[in-house]
Amino acid sequence: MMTVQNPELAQDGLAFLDGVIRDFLRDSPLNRLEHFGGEAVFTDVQVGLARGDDPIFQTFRQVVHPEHGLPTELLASRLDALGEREATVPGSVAVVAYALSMHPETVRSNAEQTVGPSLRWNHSRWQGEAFSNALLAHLVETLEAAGAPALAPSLAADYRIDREGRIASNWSHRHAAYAAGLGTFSLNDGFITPKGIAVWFGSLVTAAAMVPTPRPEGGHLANCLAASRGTCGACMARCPVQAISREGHDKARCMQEIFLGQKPWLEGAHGPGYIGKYAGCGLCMTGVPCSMRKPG
Ligand code: B12
Repeated sequence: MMTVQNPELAQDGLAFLDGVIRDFLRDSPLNRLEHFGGEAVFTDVQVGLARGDDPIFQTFRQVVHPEHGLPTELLASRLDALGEREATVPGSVAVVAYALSMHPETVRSNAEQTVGPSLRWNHSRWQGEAFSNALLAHLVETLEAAGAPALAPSLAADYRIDREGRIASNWSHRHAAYAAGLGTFSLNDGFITPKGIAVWFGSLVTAAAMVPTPRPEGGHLANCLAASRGTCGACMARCPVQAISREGHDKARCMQEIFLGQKPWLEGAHGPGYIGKYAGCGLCMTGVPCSMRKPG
């Protein structure tokens, strides 16, 4: 039977994971923006932990997707694959979530834009996703080498994103981040951490008992001044297609603009060198008070 052998992981899972992620941020070539002087895509990380058997994961089947993954079930499938099913004991499953901060210069360059993303945001969005996927695989490998079976649901074969009807995935990194105490949602649906909304998320499940991170007081919208106090609302004016109002975020309209409206950026009409399947936008996450801190 696999048991956690690494003393640092056994003693303080949060510190262990924070260290592994910071080393990867420093060392991975994927965290370098080749066309922007080799600067980092991400400059910082925040890590949070939740218990895998926290009942909040059941509620995500209502508020996210009817087939949203349950950490204990997901891990059971990994343990089966390893022939380690008997290793699961209640309370020994943890969900790890992280938020990677975009480079301040990337945030600044996007804040100057009004129609579509800056070239630097576009590169950071796509290279950032590649980096985060590599980081998830590295974390799974590191945890398993330390004796803790692990699985990254967004890298699994059955991960899916529904874009018809209800737009949602069957594993939401931001909901995992909420469960793991990293912050709250906002009027524009983005997720505001103590270090702001201009962040990229990742999350995974592992068989290790870890102390959960407390969630912020005040519910799932507390960090957003517009959603919790009826003030601010700066992100509404930032949206190039008015997809954000006091009523919230129109995902279909947002998606239409991101996938189709901003195509000219990809086709080079506004300058050469854009990358990826779509431009990336992120205007509602830059040029706003919550870009790089929790406002209020
Ligand atoms: C599908 C998708 C989209 C869709 C829909 C976005 C959406 N808001 O759901 C479209 C194409 C529009 C989109 C656009 C963008 N996306 Co996108 N997208 C995703 C994806 C793949 C799945 C999101 C999902 O499942 N949503 C599910 C629905 C249910 O979420 P929701 O409606 O926002 O959740 C609400 C309810 O749950 C409600 N609620 C009601 N009751 C309760 C009770 C409780 C307890 C809780 C917790 C919540 C709750 O509150 C929430 C907020 O209103 C994730 C990656 C992932 N797997 O997580 C990235 C992700 C959400 N995208 C991201 C980004 C960066 C973007 C863009 C900026 C484009 C870009 N990549 O540059 C824009 C920004 C749009 C925006 N303002 O949200 C980031 C978010 C970063 C952040 N700080 O929040 C993610 C997490 C990718 C990542 N790995 O970091 N995206």
